[in-house]
Amino acid sequence: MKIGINCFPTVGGSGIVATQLAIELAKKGHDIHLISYDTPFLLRTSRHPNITLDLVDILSYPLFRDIGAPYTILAASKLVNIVKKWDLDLLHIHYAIPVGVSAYIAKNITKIPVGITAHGSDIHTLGVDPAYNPVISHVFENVDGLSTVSDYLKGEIEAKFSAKNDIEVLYNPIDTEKYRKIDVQLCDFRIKYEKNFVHVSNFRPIKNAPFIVESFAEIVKNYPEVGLIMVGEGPERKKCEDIANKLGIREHVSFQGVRTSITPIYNCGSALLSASTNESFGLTIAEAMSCESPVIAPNVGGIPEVLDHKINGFIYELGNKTEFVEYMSALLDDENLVKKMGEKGRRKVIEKFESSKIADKYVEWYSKTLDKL
Ligand code: GMT
Repeated sequence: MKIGINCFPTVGGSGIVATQLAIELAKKGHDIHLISYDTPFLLRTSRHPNITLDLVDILSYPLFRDIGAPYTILAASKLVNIVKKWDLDLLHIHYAIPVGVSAYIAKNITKIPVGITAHGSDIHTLGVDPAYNPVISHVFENVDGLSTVSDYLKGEIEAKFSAKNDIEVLYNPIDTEKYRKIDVQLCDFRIKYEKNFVHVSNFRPIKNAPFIVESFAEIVKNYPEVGLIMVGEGPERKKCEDIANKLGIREHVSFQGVRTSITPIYNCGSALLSASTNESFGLTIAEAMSCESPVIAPNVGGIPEVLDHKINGFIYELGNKTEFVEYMSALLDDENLVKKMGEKGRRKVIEKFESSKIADKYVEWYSKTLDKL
């Protein structure tokens, strides 16, 4: 098939999912046109000959100074040009806002079939807002296929949008070759402590990262030889550093910034810690599980579809610091539990989220979407 896949180029989940899918589809012989406004994060380190990158030109103009370049139109025009030039079979848009709207326009102009995958904040944070909802609902009603990343997010779309299409649930694809158990000696940074917890996020308020530092401070009181490795960059990163300073645990917390390879870091952890106030799937949770790391995460959104309580990690009630700290202690106290939970986590990822299998499910969804026409 000749498929145009649009995504954000940034390190966030939807861009990673779209690019991982593009790579798997390319390996299976499909002709992929990846469309974005910059090189997607995963393509910065590897390419496949079946993937062509098409960049949207962001043309600015003095009149647009206060509103920014009208990206929805610029992306729509780019989609129209690409569809015509390469005679594509299908457009697949990752993240409904704003390129879902661009694809709807491109469909009206070229008649190209369009599928949209909704990922998270495009639904539960932005899409539900009346500032976006009427237009996104209209787009969902009028494109050819709609998919999302968990049963939880499917329920949110059904409850809060008008979408006449059946919604397909397709979990995040995980590259289990890349995310695997490795010798921690291969770690490319100095690990100060033998035992560590890991947090990976974009430090947006929804990730609730300060709660992790505050909870970790309780751990240091009883376990003075434990570290916290924080990966990523974003608005609340500095707040986390300030809290670590204030609570006197700064030397226990290492801020790694954005990393292209985080397998070594997942491998350094007794667990990956999440405190998200909402999470439609939790890509980093599945990546850590694939590396045989247990995960401790709150009972929100799609997390219980990924993580199984007391099997491959622990699920705590959002905001319950006592419970969170209790689970961290349980893993520090029992190396064997870390190992067992880690092994079960990887088994689940291979069975349910392995990227080649997920790509096959996307191809089935594409065929189903095209057959309906
Ligand atoms: O929605 C976001 O905050 C970012 C979004 C993205 O587009 O990067 O992440 C979402 O999509 C990921 C890939 O499907 C999911 O694994 C994340 O759970 C989801 N984030 C949230 O729901 C907060």
